[in-house]
Amino acid sequence: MAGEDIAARAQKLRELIAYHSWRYYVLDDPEISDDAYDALVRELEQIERDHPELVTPDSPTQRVGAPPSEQFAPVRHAQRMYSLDNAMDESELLAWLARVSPEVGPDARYVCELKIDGSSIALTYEDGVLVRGATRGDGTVGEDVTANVRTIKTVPLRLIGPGAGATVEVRGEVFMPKESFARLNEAQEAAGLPVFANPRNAAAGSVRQKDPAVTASRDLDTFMYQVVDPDRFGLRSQHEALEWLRASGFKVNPDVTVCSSADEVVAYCREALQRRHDLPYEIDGVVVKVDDFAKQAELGFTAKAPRWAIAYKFPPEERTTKLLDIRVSVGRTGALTPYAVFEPVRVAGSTIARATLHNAEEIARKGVMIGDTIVVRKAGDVIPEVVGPIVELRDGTERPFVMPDRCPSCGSPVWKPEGEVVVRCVNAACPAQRLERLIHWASRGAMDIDGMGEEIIRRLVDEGLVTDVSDFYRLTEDVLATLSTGRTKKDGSPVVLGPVVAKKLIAAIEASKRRPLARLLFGLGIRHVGATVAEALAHSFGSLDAIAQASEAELAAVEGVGPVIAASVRAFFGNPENRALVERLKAAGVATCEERPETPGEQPLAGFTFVLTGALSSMTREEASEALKALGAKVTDSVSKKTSFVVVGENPGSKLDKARALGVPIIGEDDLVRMLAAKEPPAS
Ligand code: 3BD
Repeated sequence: MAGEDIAARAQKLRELIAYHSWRYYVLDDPEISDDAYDALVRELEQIERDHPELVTPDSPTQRVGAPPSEQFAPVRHAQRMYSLDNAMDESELLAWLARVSPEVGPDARYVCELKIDGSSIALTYEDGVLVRGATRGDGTVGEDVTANVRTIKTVPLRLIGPGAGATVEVRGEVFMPKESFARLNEAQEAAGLPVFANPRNAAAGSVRQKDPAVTASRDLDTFMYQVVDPDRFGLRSQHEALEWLRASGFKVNPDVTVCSSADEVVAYCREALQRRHDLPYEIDGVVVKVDDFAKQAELGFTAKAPRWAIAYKFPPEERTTKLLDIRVSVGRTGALTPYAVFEPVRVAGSTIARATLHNAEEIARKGVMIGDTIVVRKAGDVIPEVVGPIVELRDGTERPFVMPDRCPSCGSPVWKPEGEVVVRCVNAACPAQRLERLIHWASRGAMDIDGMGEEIIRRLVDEGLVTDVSDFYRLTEDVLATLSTGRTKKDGSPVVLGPVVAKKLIAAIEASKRRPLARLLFGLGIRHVGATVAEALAHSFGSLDAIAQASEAELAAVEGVGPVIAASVRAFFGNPENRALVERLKAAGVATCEERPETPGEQPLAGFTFVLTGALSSMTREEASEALKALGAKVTDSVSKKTSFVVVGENPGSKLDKARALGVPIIGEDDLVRMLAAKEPPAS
């Protein structure tokens, strides 16, 4: 390609990638397959490698680029970021509505927005290109977090639609979805790192990371809600501003509603309170804003906050209860974790009676003592958490917690590595660790042995039937059928699992032999190897043997695998006992290579690549694609020499021309239907 052509192609690719990334992340409605998207990114990356002069700051390849920074530069906000006045209950909300409604008149409109419990952010675009991201700070001066903000997938690097080419500042909230928060904390805990108290802290902490690569690894998302100087774009109301943001490529919360009376506002708030636990992210209230900008201007500001907006805060979902005990559990990595046992209370939709206290330092920081009356809540709406003691209610009978210096399970002395907060039992034969490793192996995220729960595993261990994970594969129906459940009948005879449960369990154990490599790797419970790392390793190496033989350097070369993880994986496979375990698993028939079909023998189209073009009459292209994939075929979006067949429907596109040009076999819908029915490839 000539220089200009390459530059034009790079430009085209940037636009395509930005467009499809927006479809995927912002709209949650992708138009092309992940493979097709990856192919575009790879093509652009190749061009940029060959022609570094063609790299532009808004290139989608440049989200993570900046090296770690020592400090964030202060940014003075061109316009002050105001606070919000709070309405702590419905009566305060009604009082506010009564105060502003005479000023805004009978045709008043209010915009109700969910109040996202995240961290405020200001994004500045020059000529349509993102040039700065800043935190709120004290509202006047924030911090320059541009390099970090760029890594958030829903932040457009270049504006589209009405915002294309605009120089503008927009504001909104960065947040971390509840599930991502829970996963992040699990990973932090497993790695012996401090956990975040709630999704808001996790979001704020992630935005203020020194290394943008760390921010990129956190699942952050955004909802934008403000255009600074909106009149420059002809915007006359908040709902128009939100529409403008949406059309310019930003993610805007879909639950925004325009209300035309106080009753509607109150109804919206009540409904939001009802639904808060069903949302995938935390909200702590509703922000009500006068819609009309001219009326906002009339109402003006107090010293701190606009008079035209109010934050209706949900009542706190905190409860008090009695801390009965602090006990210590031993995890599969040997970590000793203290946890609170309290009188059961109902919080945020369910009853809780336990909460992890993470480590001794956390207990000291919270200042809780056994016997205290404590405040509990659910962090991120899901994870039970002890907020702290009510010191005034102490009567002198409370006693402090002391971290044991011996493992509560096996009694061996515990060990606390220099600089870490986690205390560990390092006895590999520790029964508590062994049990946890077995439970982890059978769990849903790992080998997913349906029905093999904690209780049954405990019984199997007690009976000496299972000591390591390979023993699951030596169990027989007979042995399981007669396994005692630990309960007894009225006549004193033991209740056993029975033949029906035993048969199901054996089938589930069999099925687990064919899990993808990533799950097996995760299931082994190697320190620092969570589901994501396991996925990356499985993808790069393709087999357990290849991973076991890889050097630390080879392991660390995998994206997302640092030196600590690499060393941990090496150490695991360097241990002869672990290698012997892997051999036992293989001998038992557990698959240890990537890309094994989950249902072998049913993949007659494996190795064939199809491209679909034009409309089909008996099914949608989507359905055809699914059916082909179910038979093992690959379905891609573009025709190449490697394409096995192009399926042509009504009004085919340029793909047909390309197929002809490349001599790729062309088949019609009839052939496709016949092939799907017969479950065999067409004779070409
Ligand atoms: C949200 C101000 C105004 C533009 C001032 C009306 C106080 C945090 O979802 N609108 C929202 C949300 C926050 C907002 C405004 N609309 N201000 C809004 C907000 N949908 N969370 N906030 N903020 C943002 C704040 N943050 C930290 C410390 C003190 N105040």
